[in-house]
Amino acid sequence: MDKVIVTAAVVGAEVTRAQSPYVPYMPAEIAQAAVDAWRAGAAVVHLHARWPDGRPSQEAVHFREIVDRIRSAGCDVVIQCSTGGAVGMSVDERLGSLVDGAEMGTLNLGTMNFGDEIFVNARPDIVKIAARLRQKGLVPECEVYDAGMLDTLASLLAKKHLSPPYHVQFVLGVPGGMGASERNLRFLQQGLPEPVAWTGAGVGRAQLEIAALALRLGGHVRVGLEDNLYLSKGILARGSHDLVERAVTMAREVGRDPATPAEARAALGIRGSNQSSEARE
Ligand code: KMH
Ligand code: ZN
Repeated sequence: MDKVIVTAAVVGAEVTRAQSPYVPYMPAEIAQAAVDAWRAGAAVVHLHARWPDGRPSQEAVHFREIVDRIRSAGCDVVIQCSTGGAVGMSVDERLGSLVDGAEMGTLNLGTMNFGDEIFVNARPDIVKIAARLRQKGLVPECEVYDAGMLDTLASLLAKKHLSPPYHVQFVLGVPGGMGASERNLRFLQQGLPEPVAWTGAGVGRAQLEIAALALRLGGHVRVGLEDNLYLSKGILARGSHDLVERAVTMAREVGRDPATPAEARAALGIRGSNQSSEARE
């Protein structure tokens, strides 16, 4: 696919308002951030939720409100809900995000150091989350932070815990995962067990570099405040839409137009959903 699927990760579980006043917390704020990102050219939004005080939430009630508000705004963006949640949450808690209206869910492919904490994804957990995604008819996005996770991907496919359609995202630059470098991104891309669409996501200041590389290597791009708060050194992004706008500009500069949500659905194998048919302005 020549077109680029831009995913906006608008809140995440880790960034706080102490770091940037633009981090959304309330469901209405998160939904607005998603709609703004869509208007800027995002075809997919990756959603987390928060409690009003900013603590990460995987509560269905929060995700339902976010999804409802996005759709009530006439926004047809592809909705991807995090099953990663935050470190320390149980798998059952993390699965609370898979509400009606979700079209994709993340599938984190291994346990790792995550900054100073441990992000636990034991193999039975991965199999359980994969089964829940399949049962709900959601397209998995496999989160790959390290090379061994590609072997886990191959094993899930071989054992039929996972089958197409699915999507892969390489997340580079998490302290504890692979660093954000061209060598690593190329290595991961070459290690995919079968041809599949993939996205590059760089954390922190690596967001720009990984986006540029992914665009060159034929991949898709994720940006947003979950991964990076800054538009440039010392300049905070006013929201994920700023970062989406820049990714769209970068894509056009290399001759790739942003995919619409409908085009992203076709490319990702998402069938039948309750998105609005209204087009982006
Ligand atoms: N918050 C991280 C520990 C996902 O959304 O699936 C996990 C994460 C991945 O953000
Ligand atoms: Zn996430």
